[in-house]
Amino acid sequence: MLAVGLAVVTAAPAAGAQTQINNCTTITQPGEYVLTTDVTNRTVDDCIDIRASDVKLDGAGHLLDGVDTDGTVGVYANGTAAPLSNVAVRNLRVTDWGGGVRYQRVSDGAITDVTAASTTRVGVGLSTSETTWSPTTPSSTRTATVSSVFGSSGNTLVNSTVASNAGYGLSVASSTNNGFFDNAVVSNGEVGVAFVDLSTDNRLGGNTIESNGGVGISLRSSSNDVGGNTIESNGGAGAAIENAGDISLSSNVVSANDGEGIVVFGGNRSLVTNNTVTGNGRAGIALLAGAANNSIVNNVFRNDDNVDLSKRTIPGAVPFVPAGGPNTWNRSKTQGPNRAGGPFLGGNYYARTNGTGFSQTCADADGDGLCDSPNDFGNASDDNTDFLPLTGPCTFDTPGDVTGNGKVATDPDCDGFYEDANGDGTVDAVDVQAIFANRNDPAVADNPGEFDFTRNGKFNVVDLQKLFFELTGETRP
Ligand SMILES: [Ca+2]
Ligand SMILES: [Ca+2]
Ligand SMILES: [Ca+2]
Ligand SMILES: [Ca+2]
Repeated sequence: MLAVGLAVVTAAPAAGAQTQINNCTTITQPGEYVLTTDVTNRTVDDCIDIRASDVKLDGAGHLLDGVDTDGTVGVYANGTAAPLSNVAVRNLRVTDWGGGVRYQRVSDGAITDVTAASTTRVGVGLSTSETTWSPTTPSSTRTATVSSVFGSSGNTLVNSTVASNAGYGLSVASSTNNGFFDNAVVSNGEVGVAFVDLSTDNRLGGNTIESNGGVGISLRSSSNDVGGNTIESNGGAGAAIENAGDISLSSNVVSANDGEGIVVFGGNRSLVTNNTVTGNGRAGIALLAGAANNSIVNNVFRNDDNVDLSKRTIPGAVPFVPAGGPNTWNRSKTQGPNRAGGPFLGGNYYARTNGTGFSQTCADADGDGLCDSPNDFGNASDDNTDFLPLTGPCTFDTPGDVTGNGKVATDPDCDGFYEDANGDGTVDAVDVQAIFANRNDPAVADNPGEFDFTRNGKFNVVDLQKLFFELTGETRP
């Protein structure tokens, strides 16, 4: 293969000194390295090929750029010959490789402030071995080949951007105990983030996983922790747990994905808690293929269809997918607040933007914010029944304190539109006046969708007129 521009760094640097590099290179000695210039249109296989432990590579904000050749890698921490540890890459932009950054059989490493973009396959990959994913193979039939029992473990990917790669954004294969925090995984061609091949005990937190072509997060390995992420506008489901168990999926915002918000396909003992799941193209959550003994508690669902327990067909797959088994949908009544903002913990909130969701229409005679009747999802079975559905006003996506009175605006019917602008628990003309008076303040101006009472995608005085006329019972002039 081509080796244009390849330099080999062989001398050990003086302790504490940084070795300057200005081209693709192979690093074979521990030490600190700094890139001193942009490196563009390189045709080597592995541009910065790290073959030593205890290496710090500082990109100094520079670019490492290839020519979109499959099989090439921008930064390759390559432990295939002997496992590596403590390899850190920071402050670097990596574009136009087959894979952007690959850690293979590396432990206790870090990738920080790195942008991996526009690769032909995977933006950032952690694995034991090169995967055999092909962009033309349907994701459901993909396998990754593992040639070693040694995974990549104890690594962190922090504050980095994995964007516009043709294949997966972030791929984690046969790798354990890694952490992925505060990254942006956006606009990749296929799955945003994938955990596959016995990748366990990883943590994915505080990331934005948005506008990827396929599933936002594909969890095909058990015992991973996914919390506090924003998972939006992906081409498939937001998060898919596929034949895996003991997953914690908590405190995520899962919205506007083309598929389901959350799919649990087979597997058991996962905890789906404290998530906000809104505006997804298919069900908020689907339990399929015998998925059983999972707990789905204290989530807010606001989708046209919130819960899918059906058997159904999937194009190109098995003739039909059997429904899920028994699952838990509530805990006992406990002091809250709950995810919707109400006073007690129980089950989940089931809303629809047209106001017909179970939680929006149920009776709550004692006013404790829990429905007086269970939600059995229409299947007349206790196998999947929420015995304590949440109800009452919502504040989970509140635009904040509109009037400066210290109270956030509330959404009495939880349809996503905040009529109770001053948060006093009632909707009246004072709220209409408050929205108008504060229309240029950030709480209103930055959240026009929450006040779009006409639901036409615009916020203007007509919205306030509509709310006012609804309150007064007058018909519009
Ligand atoms: Ca009640
Ligand atoms: Ca409302
Ligand atoms: Ca009010
Ligand atoms: Ca409007």
